[in-house]
Amino acid sequence: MAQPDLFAPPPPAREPLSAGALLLRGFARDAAPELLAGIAAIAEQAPFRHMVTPGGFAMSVAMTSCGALGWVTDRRGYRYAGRDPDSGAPWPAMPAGFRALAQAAAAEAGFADFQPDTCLINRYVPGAKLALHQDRDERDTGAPIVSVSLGLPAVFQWGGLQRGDALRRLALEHGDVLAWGGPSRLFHHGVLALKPGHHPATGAARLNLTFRRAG
Ligand code: MD3
Ligand code: FE
Repeated sequence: MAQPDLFAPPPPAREPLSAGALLLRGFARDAAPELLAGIAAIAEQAPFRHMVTPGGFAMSVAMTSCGALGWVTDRRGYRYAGRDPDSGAPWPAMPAGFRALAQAAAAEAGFADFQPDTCLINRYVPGAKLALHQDRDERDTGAPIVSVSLGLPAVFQWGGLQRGDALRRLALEHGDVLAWGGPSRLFHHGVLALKPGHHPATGAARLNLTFRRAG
């Protein structure tokens, strides 16, 4: 007799998306309060800001960074910088717990000894989005990228190496972690406009941490 479907299996905690890309559902859920406290402390030193693209548009996503380097954009272009251009000060240090989580996620995905030197912190409010792009400002694209989603869910969109490659969509929720390396490190990706809502951990916002080896 078939099992009654009262105990349908939970969605897999570990979902390969493509070669080198792994989704770890809920991997950061327990660490979320510590991560959010760390983000608040970082934002006191290096406040979230809407940077300007080389084309002259303010980004809808507000950003800050921690670690030896921070990602910046202005009319001159995209790059990594050792100092916060708004204050002239070095970026806040990357908290040990941030680094440990990123390393653990990378190891799960098969990337041993990931040594991130930057964590970009993206803050989305309803309507904020990130257009389809590649992450190619890092010196060595041999290292993976690890991203952590916190707060309101978002629809993440990803394709392939070519801009015109077919896109897939994925709902990213509080505590979800993605690792992208190897053949998928330079895949195009973006985030659709955030829908309004309330999350107990973040209120009306989504936060995303992106760990990279940039220098
Ligand atoms: C796939 N951030 O900051 S994280 C970014 O949710 C960025 O804030 C998004 O894209 C966010 O550059 C997406 C997931 C992600 C990050 C890096 C990738 C997916 C990736 C690099 C290569 C392929
Ligand atoms: Fe990106």
